[in-house]
Amino acid sequence: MAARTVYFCGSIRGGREDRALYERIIRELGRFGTVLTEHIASPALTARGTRGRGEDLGDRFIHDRDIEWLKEAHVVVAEVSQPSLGVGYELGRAVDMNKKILCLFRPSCGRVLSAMIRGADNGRSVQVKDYDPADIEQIISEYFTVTFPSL
Ligand code: 6IA
Repeated sequence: MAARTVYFCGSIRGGREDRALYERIIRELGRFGTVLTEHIASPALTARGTRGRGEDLGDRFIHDRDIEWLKEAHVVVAEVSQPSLGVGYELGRAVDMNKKILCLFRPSCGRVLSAMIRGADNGRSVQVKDYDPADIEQIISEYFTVTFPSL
């Protein structure tokens, strides 16, 4: 069987306040597969652009490449506490591709999650979990070992 691939979604232009948390999530996801989108946690990626290197890829390129990665992914994991148009769009596309999707929401952020994300939970292929940052590693590990051990 091909190695498991994971597409992680997290806010970029929506705001980078949760970047350190994305880093922890990506590290944990890496125990269960290849994360196609490790750059989401990069400190060089800011809401306004890339710092330093001048490595500007162009929005069409980013969009098309991300959609190809999304198609390849066995599972999509999204941190949805920081509202992001890009993450919402990726999730909509992923639902349409019948992907297994895990959305992670932190109630302590003080926001209320969009009904279009919360309401997409079907208890099986699409799941939305409220979590406390202290438990993130355990929630991810349970998803891959208990909820979908076959993934
Ligand atoms: O609307 P947002 O920017 O918050 O959307 C974030 C989501 O879109 C992430 O889950 C990514 O998968 C995808 N995405 C958005 N921008 C990029 C990007 N570079 N590189 C890769 N994936 C992206 C943006 C660079 C730019 C800030 C100069």
